[in-house]
Amino acid sequence: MSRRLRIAIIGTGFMGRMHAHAWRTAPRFFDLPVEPEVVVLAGSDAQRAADAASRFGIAESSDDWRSVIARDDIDAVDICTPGDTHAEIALAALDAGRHVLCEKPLANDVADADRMTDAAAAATSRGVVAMCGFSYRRTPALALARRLIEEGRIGRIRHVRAQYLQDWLTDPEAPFTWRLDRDRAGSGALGDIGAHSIDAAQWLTGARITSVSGTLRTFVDERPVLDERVGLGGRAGAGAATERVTVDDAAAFTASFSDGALGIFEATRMATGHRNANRIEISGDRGAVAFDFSHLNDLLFADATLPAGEQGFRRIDATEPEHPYAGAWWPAGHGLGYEHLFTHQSVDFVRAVAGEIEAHPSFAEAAGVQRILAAVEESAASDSRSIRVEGVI
Ligand code: 4PW
Repeated sequence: MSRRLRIAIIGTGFMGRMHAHAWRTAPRFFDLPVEPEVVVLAGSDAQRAADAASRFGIAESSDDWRSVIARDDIDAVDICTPGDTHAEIALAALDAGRHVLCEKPLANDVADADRMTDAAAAATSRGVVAMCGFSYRRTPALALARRLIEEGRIGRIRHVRAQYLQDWLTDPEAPFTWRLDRDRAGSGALGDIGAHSIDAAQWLTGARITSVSGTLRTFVDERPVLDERVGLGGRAGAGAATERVTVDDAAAFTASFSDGALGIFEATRMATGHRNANRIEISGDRGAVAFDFSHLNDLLFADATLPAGEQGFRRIDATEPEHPYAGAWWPAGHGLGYEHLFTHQSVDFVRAVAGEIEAHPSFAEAAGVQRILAAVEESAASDSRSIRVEGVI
């Protein structure tokens, strides 16, 4: 194997820049079997791609992802574009024998997710790695929760409570962006952030969601067109034209799990006061874990096997060297942030390419999330009827 993993990032937005940062940082903190190096950054706008490349120290930029994938000096393609382009780029990259890391949600619909999964399965048999970027799996505190659950520390799981709360659309004048366009994003809060909760719930519990009953709501169905990009949204110019919002602002659903657990999920970009509260709480018959990304270094753990007087949630600061990923960073108590999740994701991808670990979440797992998103939409369209999730893996 070549000692370098030569990467092309496709996409120059929030995620493209985050991944560029992560690839640079990963080998500086983790001992990796292969040195990742982003050799080219591609985006639809040549100037924007050139600017981002120069800012992140990437030698080349391009406005033509097809020619980038065709280059014979690219080992891996990192897809950071809106969902409507994932399938086309991933299929081309896998066909060309490139390893693929694809941002979440895997695609905009189940048909594309399945095509990507089939292509990934065929490519995997030729030694190619395909992984979907559900980055929150790489939060040390959440990975610690999974470890405790796997060790049986919370016992038999009965409840999953997941909320992903953002508030950047609270203002009705917050401008229209691609995330509000069904053709580009697939769905709204449901797929953009609810998908993280679904992935985390299944990954943490090891169980699958088998049926759902849900509701979707769009509170503001017309928004001014973006003038200046700021954070997730941006600012609209005075007298700006408007565009119709074609996705949900908020989603709520209940879920049954294959192990009998009951789930309740909420995803919204109108939870006033919550910038990015990705929360999940799992209750078992021996204990419980609770996580809130607003305090991402902390895991709350309740051990119901302790004497009654010592029970209740206690806070674990997941920055000790024995905690997942944490040992590569700073002394205990000197916490991590959002960008570290992506660095950990890069680390795991490189290790998967080197054959040290399996690539998770696989495209098949991510297509499973896609099926649940589709089932929630189907339920919402039929007055919250309970929908069985087909093809549960
Ligand atoms: O982690 C979240 C994403 O997956 C971010 O906060 C924004 O919402 C960007 O995309 C989604």
